[in-house]
Amino acid sequence: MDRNLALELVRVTETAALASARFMGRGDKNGADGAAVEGMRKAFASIKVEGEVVIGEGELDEAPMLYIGEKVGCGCGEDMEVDIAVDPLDGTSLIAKGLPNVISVIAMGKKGSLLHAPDTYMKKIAVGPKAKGCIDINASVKENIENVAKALEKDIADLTVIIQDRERHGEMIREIREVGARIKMFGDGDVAAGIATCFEDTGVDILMGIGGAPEGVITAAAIKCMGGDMQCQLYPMSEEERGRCHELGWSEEEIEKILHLEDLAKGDEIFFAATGITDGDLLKGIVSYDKNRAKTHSVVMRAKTGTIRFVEAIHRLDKNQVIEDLMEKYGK
Ligand code: VTB
Repeated sequence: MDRNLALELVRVTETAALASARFMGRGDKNGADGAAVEGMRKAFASIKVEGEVVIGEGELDEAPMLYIGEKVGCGCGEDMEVDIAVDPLDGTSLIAKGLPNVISVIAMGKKGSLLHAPDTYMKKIAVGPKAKGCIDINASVKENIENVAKALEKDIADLTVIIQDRERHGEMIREIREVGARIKMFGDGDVAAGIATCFEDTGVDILMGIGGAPEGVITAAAIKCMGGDMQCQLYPMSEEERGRCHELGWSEEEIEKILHLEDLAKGDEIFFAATGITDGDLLKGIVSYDKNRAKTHSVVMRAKTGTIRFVEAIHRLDKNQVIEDLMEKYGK
């Protein structure tokens, strides 16, 4: 895959962020999500790939844009056929309240490389490069924490597990405390939480818990780029969700199957990009819109080389037609 596609992807998440950050703290989850989706969809029009959305905003009848199966990109013929997994805005509840850690994310891989996960929940465990190969989603919380501590040459008391603040994690949180590890809780946005395990300066060592399956695949692409490790298992929480898995051709046996990193994001022709929408642990948000300028902060990665680039950009909101139209629609 053309290495420059990486920077093209940043344009897609930047545009989604520029459109949706306008909704920070305005109490309008759907408005913010809609702006991010439209920004991302419009930015795709200039990306020279033959893309198919495999993880997106839902089935065709549920989402007008970025729906599963939608063709995106302006590439044709010899241009690369790619899988696209997007979450234009991870953290809709957060942005409505003006809270930190809202990001726009995208993963792209050679056709057939990203798992077409059903829109259900997924059990996840993820770690950074130093603990690669030390996790087992079937093992107990205690065993996983002990094995990761050993791999990181850390005392358990110095190990931090990041977990989403949800009732469903009550038992897991009790077990983590019993083992003696520290806990960092987050309200929403487990893509950012998963990525944090691969950056040493975040102080986060393990992601554990149950979150969205679509977010799981996108996180796996990022972790693949950074040399970390992840295991997952679909975790439908209702008969309706289990039915959705079956509709997408998942047998009971496949639903139970442990999904390793290679099952979630296959090979090394994988890219990941994210742009901060509100300030976060990894990325700065769009702090201000000053007349016709706004600054974005993004990260972009590539599995083939393992290169991780942080991109700061100052945008002239009046010099880019797509952004100008979005500002016109969402900015005033
Ligand atoms: C999960 C998580 C997402 O929403 O999907 C969560 O993966 C939904 O969980 O990152 P609940 O149903 O318990 O709210 C996010 O946190 C944000 O979209």
